Amino acid sequence: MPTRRKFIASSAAGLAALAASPSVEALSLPPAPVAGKPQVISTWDTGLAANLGAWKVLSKGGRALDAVEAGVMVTEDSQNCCVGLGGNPDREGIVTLDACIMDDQFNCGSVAALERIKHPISVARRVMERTPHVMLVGEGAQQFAVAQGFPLEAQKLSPDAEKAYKEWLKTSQYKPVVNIENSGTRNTGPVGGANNHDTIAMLAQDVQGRLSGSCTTSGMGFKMRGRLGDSPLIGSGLFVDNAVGAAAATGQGEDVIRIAGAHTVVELMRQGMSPKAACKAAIERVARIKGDKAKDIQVCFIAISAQGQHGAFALQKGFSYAVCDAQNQQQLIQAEYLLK
Ligand code: SD4
Repeated sequence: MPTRRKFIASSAAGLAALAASPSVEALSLPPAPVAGKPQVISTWDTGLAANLGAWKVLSKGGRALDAVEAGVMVTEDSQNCCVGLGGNPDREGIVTLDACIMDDQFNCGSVAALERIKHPISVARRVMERTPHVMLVGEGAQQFAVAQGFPLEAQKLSPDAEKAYKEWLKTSQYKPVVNIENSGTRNTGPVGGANNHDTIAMLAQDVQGRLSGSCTTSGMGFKMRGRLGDSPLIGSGLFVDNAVGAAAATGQGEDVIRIAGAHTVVELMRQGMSPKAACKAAIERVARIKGDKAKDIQVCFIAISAQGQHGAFALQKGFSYAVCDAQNQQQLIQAEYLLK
């Protein structure tokens, strides 16, 4: 028995009807994934090193899911950037980590407010593969991680984070201010301040055309205890639909959540937009909602289509994303942005 979609697409009368009135059904016909062109993209300049970690897997014909885990682990390992246990703490001085992962089959896993575990992305993957759930938070997530054999690290700030926290304590100001992107140096300003983007989001496509994504963060520096952003939320920080494409976000999590950002980008691609056009349309939606306040935040999206195109768009100047594929090797691309 043919499905309605198959029937419309294969009957002459159906094709004529489609031409007369394009329906949502018609728009959602998935394009065929293109095999043989592995690639990985990720947010900010820390993405360059992370992409190499992913490329080691992809270049050997490995699975996109393994690549996006291995890739962001490089960043989680680094004490010099704001992702992972080296990241900035919350306003009580405790580092809490969020991460999520999604494969080409709608399998997904997530952890949030996880303390003292070095690789939250791998715990998120275990949630996906070894529990019937999608998300574990806080103490429960930590208990699960320990039960899975992840070592409990010391409760200790990295020297850079300690310095930044002490600096922040001088004013303890809790007020979003305009973003001045400056990745590579640590934010010592208030929430939303310079280089407060403490996240890496990564999307990969493997040689078999399978898409996967990952996202890991220490969240906003000096956040309220218990605050979660978009990064651990499937559909906000990350979404993958292998028939259409994958998208991920970085920036002010609250405003990504408001529009279910990554899912929105994928749905816009489903309607026929290119990855860049879809990211731009989602950013325009954020800007419309925020009105005059849009200038006080940064939001950025990256995306890959099932056909292997990639793109990105940001609200403000300064967002870069790293691309790695066999043709272009490694490159860092400055994304276009809305507020000029
Ligand atoms: C959050 N989206 O917690 C994250 C912050 C971020 O680079 O992207 N930092 O809201």
